[in-house]
Amino acid sequence: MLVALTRAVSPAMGRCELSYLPRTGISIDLARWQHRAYERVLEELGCTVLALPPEPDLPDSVFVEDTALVLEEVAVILRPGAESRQPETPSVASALAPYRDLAVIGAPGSIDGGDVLRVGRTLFVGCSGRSNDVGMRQLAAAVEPHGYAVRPVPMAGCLHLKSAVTPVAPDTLLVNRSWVDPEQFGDLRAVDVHPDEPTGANALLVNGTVVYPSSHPRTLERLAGWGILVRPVDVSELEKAEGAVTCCCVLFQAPGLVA
Ligand code: CIR
Repeated sequence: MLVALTRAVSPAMGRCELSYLPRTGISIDLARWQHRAYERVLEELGCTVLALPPEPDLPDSVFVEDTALVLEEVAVILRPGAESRQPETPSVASALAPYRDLAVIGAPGSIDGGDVLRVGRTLFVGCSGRSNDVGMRQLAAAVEPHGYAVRPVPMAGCLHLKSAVTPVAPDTLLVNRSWVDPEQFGDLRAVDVHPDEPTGANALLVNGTVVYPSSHPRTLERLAGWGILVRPVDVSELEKAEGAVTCCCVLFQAPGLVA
């Protein structure tokens, strides 16, 4: 069973962290509607949605990707780089404990899940403003015993590594190469976002389909042209909080839901 861990939009999302965008009005009602539609798409693509308890006082708590990295062998409870986001993790640890042994990133280490791009047994970690060297060393200590390598990746110009690059097929990355150099990821084919859509590199590959923001129609058309199956979603309100499609879930395989 493929589980998608999610969390409802907080009514406080208007006070979210912002690094690159100016603050603009977010409709919480519309954000909730869009988020529920996103969850329905994940279900249609074969996921079992497991919703975390809501965190109404934590503005960015819908962006669960930043709180945990779940591998087959272990779940790493991350420590988000933004202090306001650090209280998001205890409920994530409780939800994942039935499924995996847990490892934890501790202060002064920090890693945001949006910075971790998995390619096979390599975890590329973006050197962003959110993930630091101490966190990367802690992550390496947690995962190397399970046969994974951690590779820091220089990047610039965006919030997270996965703002700049995400997989859209087993052998293909969608990339904005002005933010990250795709040569760093080895032999994988790199396909470019449309030049008018620099924030279009965040795509979520689920069971062979790419869940993709409808706000980037030119890149969407490119993806379809490359023969990639695309499922558009409207996440306009989440985008105003610098979120997109990978950040609203943590995907992992589980044998069955634990009561
Ligand atoms: C933040 O700055 O932390 C949130 N406003 C957005 C987080 C988006 N996370 C992600 O793309 N992994």
